[in-house]
Amino acid sequence: MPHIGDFLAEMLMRYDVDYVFGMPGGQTTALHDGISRRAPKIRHVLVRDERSAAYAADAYARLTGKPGICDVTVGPGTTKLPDGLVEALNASIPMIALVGELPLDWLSLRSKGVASQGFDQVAFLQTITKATYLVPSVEALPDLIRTAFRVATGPRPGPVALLIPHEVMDAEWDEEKIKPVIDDRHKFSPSIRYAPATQDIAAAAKMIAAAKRPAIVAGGGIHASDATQLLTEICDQLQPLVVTSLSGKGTVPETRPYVAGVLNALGSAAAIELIKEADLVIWCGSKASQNTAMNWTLPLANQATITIDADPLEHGRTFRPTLALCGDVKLTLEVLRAQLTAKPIKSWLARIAEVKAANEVVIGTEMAVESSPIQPPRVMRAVAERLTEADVVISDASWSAGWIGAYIKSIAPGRRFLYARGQGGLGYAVPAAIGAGAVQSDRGGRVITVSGDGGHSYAIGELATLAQNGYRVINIVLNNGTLGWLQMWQEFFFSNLRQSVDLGFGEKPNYAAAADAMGLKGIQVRSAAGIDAALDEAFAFNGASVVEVLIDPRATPIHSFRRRLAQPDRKMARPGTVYELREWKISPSLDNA
Ligand SMILES: Cc1ncc(C[n+]2csc(CCOP(=O)(O)OP(=O)(O)O)c2C)c(N)n1
Ligand SMILES: [Mg+2]
Repeated sequence: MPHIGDFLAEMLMRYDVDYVFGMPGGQTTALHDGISRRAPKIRHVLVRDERSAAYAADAYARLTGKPGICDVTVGPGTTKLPDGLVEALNASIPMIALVGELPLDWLSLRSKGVASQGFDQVAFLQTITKATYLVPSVEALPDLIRTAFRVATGPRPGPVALLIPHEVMDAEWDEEKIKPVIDDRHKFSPSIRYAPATQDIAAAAKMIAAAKRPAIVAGGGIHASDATQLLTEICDQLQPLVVTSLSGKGTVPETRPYVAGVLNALGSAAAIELIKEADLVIWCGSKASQNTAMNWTLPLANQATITIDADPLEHGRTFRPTLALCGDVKLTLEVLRAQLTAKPIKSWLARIAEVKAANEVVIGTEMAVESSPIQPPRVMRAVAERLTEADVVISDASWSAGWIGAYIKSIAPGRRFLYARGQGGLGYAVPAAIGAGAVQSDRGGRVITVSGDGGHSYAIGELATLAQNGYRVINIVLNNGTLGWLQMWQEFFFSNLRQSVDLGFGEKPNYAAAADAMGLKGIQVRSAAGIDAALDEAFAFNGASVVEVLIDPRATPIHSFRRRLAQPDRKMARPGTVYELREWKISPSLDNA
C-alpha cells in the first residue's frame, strides 16, 4: 500500500511543483520515496546544507511565480532554515518548508533533545514564517497542504512551514479515505487580484496628467504581480522618469531613454540625481525601504506621491502618500491605463537625457579601463556583452549588488535579476543558483552569479550541487581579499582600523582551484586582458563554472565611499543617517490636480 509520503508527493505534483530542494532525514524519507516514484514529473534536488534548500526554493519561486518547496529533517535541519525563511518573509516570496517532526505523542521527550533532535519547532518557526502548522493527524493533512498553498500564494505572499510528524509521514495511505484534492487557484502567486476603488483610479489619472515631471519608482512587487510587460507598455506611452529598486530591476528595460536605472546608494548616479527633480513620484510595488528611499530622505517634502501596493498595511508606513491605490499592481495598472490621458513631456525627457548622457560618459570610461588592478565595471561590461534575454543574473549581497545594478543593463521586461534584498544576507547567490539552475535547465537559459570572496565562501559546498546536476551556472567571484564594505567602513569611520576583515592570505584561498576540485570549470583571471577569454570559455561551457577575478581592493560602487577615497585628507564624520529616526512626511497635493 502507498504511504503518506506518496500522498504528499502526489499533492505537490498536482500543484504543478516540479522541484523540491532539501536534505534527507529519517522523518522525511517517505516523502523522498514518494517523489522518486513520480520522477521526472517531480524531482528532488539534494543540497549540501538546508540553508541552501530554502534559498534554492526562493529563487525557484521568484522565477516561476509558484511556491518554492524545500524539505528538512527535524532539529538540525530546521535550525538551518531561518536565513531563507526570513528572506522570503521580508521579500514576500511564496515558499513552503516541509519540516520533519518527532511523533506527536512524544511531547514531553522533545525537550533538551531527550528524544533525538527534538526541540520546540513550532515556536521557533512561528516568528519567521507567515504561518506555521503542525499536522495533527493523517486525516488533517490534505486540508493543511491546501492551506499551506493558499496562505503562501495569497496576499501578501510569504513562507509557510508545515511540520509533519514521523508517524503521519510513514502511515499507510488509504486512497479511498484520503483524497489528493487541490485548489488549483493557489498554484501561482498572487492567487487573488483586486483593484482599487474607481474614484481613486480617476484621481490618480488626474494627478498623472497634471504632473510636469512625473516619476515611477518600480519595485519588486511589479515582478511579483507579473506586471512588467504592462508597465513597460504604459511607460512607453507616458515616458515618465523610471527608476527601480534593486529588486525591481528588469521591470522596465534600462535600455529605454526614460529609465535612469537603480535607485540606491550604490546604484545609478543618474537615478539619484533625477528622482529629486520629480514633482510626482509613483511608488509602484515598492515598500520605500531604507536603501531605495536613500535612508528615507525620499520622497522629498515637496513631492506629491501615489503608492500602488496590494498590501493595505503598506500605504503610509514611511510617509503619508497623497493618494494610495490599494490593489494588485497588475490589475491596478490595467484599470488605470484605460483612464490615462497624459502625454510625454518634452522638457522633462530632455532633462532626463541630459543627466543620463553625462552619467553614461562616466560609466563608459569606467567600463573601458584595461589596466591593472582589474576594475569590476570592466568585468560587468564583459558579462553584459555575453548576456541574452534568456539568462538569469543573481547577485550576492555586498558590493556585487552595486556592480550588477549600475553596470549591467536589463534589456527586456521580466525577472532576470535576482537580489535577496529581504535581508541582504551574504551567501545567497550560489544556493539560489541551484533553484534558478533547475528552472533554467528546463527553459534553456544560463545562470550567472556575482559574489564577493566573502559571500562566495558561505556556500562553496553547493558548487558540487551545481556540478552534479549539470546546471549551466557561471559563478563570478570578485576577489578583493577582504570583506570590502567593512574594510572601508573601519578605515573611514574607525581611524584606519583593520580588524577581522581580511580573507586572503598569500595566494590563498584560490577559489578557481577549489571549484576545479569540486567538479566545475575553474578559471582565475589576474589581468584585464584575460577577462574576455575567461568569460567566453565559461559562457560556452555546458556545465557549472567559477570565474575568479582578482580585483582592485580599492574599488567600490558606493558613491559616498568613492568621494571619501578621492579626498583622503578631508575629515568626514560617520553618516548620522545611520542612527537618525526618519522624518514621517505628509506628501502634498499636486498643483492643478
Ligand atoms: C550574513 C551576513 N553577514 C554579514 C553581513 C554584513 N556585510 C555586508 S557586506 C559585507 C562584506 C562582504 O564581503 P565580500 O562578499 O567579499 O564582498 P565585497 O564587499 O568585498 O565586494 C559584510 C560582512 C551581511 N550582509 N550578511
Ligand atoms: Mg571581498
